[in-house]
Amino acid sequence: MRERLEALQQAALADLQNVETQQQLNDLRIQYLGKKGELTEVLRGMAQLSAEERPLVGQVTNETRKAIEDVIEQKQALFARLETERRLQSETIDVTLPGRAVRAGALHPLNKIIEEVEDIFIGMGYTVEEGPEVEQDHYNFEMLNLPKDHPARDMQDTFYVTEEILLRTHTSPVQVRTMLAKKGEVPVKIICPGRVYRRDDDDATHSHMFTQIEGLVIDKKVRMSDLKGTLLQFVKQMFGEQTQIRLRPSFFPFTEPSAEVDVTCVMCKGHGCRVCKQTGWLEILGSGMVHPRVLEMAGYDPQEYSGFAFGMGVERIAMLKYGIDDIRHFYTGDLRFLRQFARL
Ligand code: 2NM
Repeated sequence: MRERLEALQQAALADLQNVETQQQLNDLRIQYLGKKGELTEVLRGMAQLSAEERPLVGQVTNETRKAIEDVIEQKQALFARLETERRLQSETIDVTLPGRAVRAGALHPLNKIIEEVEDIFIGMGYTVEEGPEVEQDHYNFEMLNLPKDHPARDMQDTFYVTEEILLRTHTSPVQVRTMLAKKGEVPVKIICPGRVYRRDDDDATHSHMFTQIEGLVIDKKVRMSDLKGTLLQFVKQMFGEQTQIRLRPSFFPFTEPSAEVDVTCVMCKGHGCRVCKQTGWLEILGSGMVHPRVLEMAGYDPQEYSGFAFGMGVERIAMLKYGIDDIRHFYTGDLRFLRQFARL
């Protein structure tokens, strides 16, 4: 018995010396110590032993088991250590590697201009209002003194969805909606930025969809000089302190009187150049005193209240400010174009 146990121990220890994998170690544990293992097999022989021999053989058996278990445990610890080392090696993070750059997006040049204009007018006490691009004929035309038979209301120039629904041709309907919502309350001091649509053949300076900002002020005793002072203040902040304005008589159905507003040429500062066709002036705004009929329809008594309004094309201002030669650059999404405004 004792010899068999010793032989078993020798064999087990020899086998354990050569294990290289966790799997082999598990197999050997089962082979020697498992329920159907070799040590159990040897123990079966205990039945034939005498009562005196049994405790002795039992003790040797325990020693054998202990010796094998100890070596298995050592191997187990070794494998655990090797595994930890392997993982430390393979999972090491090189904290000195440069990071992957995150490319920040940028505001579209049109939205930059809109934000600049908004900031200037917010500084003068205005709020910003927006409204639907798909609009009712009623708000886009009727309420702006453009009845169905009006010559300035050319069917050819408007995208109609139905007889009564269209794509707005200006942001004025937002101003009409705001006036109606205020139910005759003053002051009204708003600017309305947004996309507008006109049937036009696209070229370097025309687009069937473009961006407008319109402004509206209504209060008691609002005069033409308030319009002039407001626009002068605006262009000085927008284009520089030296900028001047010049008003020329014009016509809009929704204002009376109406005026085109010229600004000192941003390129040549008024000296005359190719951009201003040697005049020293650039036309960038339309404006006027709100027509009494428009005030009346929107719920403001024209005997008591007056107002001025103005409108500008955002693309035109961006093109002048950044020297862009083709309006289509704004809509094609070409990153080579857009990235140039990332840090401007
Ligand atoms: C312009 C030129 C002149 C204008 C008028 C109104 C309203 F709603 F008050 F009648 N909004 N915008 C207006 C006046 C717009 O854009 C060239």
